[in-house]
Amino acid sequence: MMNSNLPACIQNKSAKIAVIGLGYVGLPVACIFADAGFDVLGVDINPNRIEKINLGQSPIEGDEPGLAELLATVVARGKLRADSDYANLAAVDIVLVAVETPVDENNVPQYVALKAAMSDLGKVITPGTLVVIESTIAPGTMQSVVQPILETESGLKANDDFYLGACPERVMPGKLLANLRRMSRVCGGGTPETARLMVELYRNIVQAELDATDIITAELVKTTENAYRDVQIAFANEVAKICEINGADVWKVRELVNKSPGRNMHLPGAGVGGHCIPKDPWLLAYSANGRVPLHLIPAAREVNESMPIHVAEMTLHALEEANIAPESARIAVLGYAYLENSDDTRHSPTAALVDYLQPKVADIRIHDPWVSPYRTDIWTTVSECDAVVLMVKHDAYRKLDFERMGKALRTPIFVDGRGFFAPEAVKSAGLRYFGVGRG
Ligand code: SAJ
Repeated sequence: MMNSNLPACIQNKSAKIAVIGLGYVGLPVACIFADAGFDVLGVDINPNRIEKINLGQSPIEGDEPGLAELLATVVARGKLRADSDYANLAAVDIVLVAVETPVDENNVPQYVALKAAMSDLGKVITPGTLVVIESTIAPGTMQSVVQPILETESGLKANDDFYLGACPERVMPGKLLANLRRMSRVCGGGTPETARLMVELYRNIVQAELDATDIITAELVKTTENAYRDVQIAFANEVAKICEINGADVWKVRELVNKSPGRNMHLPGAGVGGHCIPKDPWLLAYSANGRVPLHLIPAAREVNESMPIHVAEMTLHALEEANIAPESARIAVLGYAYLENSDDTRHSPTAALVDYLQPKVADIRIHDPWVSPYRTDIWTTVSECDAVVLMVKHDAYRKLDFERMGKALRTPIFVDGRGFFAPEAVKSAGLRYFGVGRG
């Protein structure tokens, strides 16, 4: 049993908390613990982000209900400040880690940020500190990467001199604060005592179930739940392609399939983006370590990565049908973020579509109401184009004026990559309609 008064400090909120990595995960976490009454120190390597946060301004530009206000409030109250100097961490009791954990072109986890953060933290950590990894990591990474670095750098022993656990995040852009408050969490502790301590800590911000368990289970649960989503989306995308060649409508098929018990067919579409779903299945696969032959997980990745190309080919086919030579065609693309109403462009399906089409057509113009280089006037973007391709279901596109679009276009072609519009609404305005999952 660790000799520490940390349980009491969590109880009376005198525990000092640090959050390393102030991105889409770390920043809302820092704000919500500060709002709960804890003194929070945010740590990040990006000086602009630090400066903005200390001015009470949110560096996240997407539509994030409540985040900018909460940040301004807790900074003004002196409950949250940001810094890049790790020396300050010697004085904190709890360290939450939310740095990025990408994979490389061979789908191998790259823990550059995580290793650097653990190495710097290890140099200053004091006995009795609780370290919690919120980043999504391959199962086994706590044991093979995080713990050894912390122990080597600090000379302390995990579970004896300091607490170590994993509590994978479950947030998504557009719902950061809501997800943090309302989504259940898995508290994987290096010991049952640590898991209980983590439950006590997260009880301060989470109004949902908190499941105490061990570290490997927590690592597996997170990577599995995202791999599950990826496999379900891939299945829907494969069915969409089957519906196209059978002249059917996948959205109708899905509606009726989901009426049968136990079915929850996901949404087919123009691709799977973001920092989580395209990557986390590979983290799970990595932990199979070649000892388990994998079929479903890699296949699902392949199907979902094929969707932006599928939409690009659908667009080229539409041009051909309209006797428009692709090399002279101008294409307008609506949406660059990976998710509706977000400014997050990580692993954007539109980037893959543009890369594929660029060498084949004369010009591509991109519009996105949330992503700064593409925040242009939509009618200037589509004017004199030969096709409009919808890639993201931003609310800003919900009421598109197809009559006006028909007049603005050189060739009236509309490709719906997300099943966002009823084909009739597009066709009745005189446009040629093409859509994922609709033959
Ligand atoms: N997508 C589809 N069809 C669907 C659902 C999504 O094509 O049925 C596409 C979206 O357009 C997007 C991508 O997949 O490009 C990812 O969308 P998402 O809704 O999964 O959003 P993320 O990646 O921000 O959030 C996911 C969520 N995970 C699960 O729902 C299991 C979120 O709860 C996690 O917190 C987040 O990953 C994460 O951080 O891991």
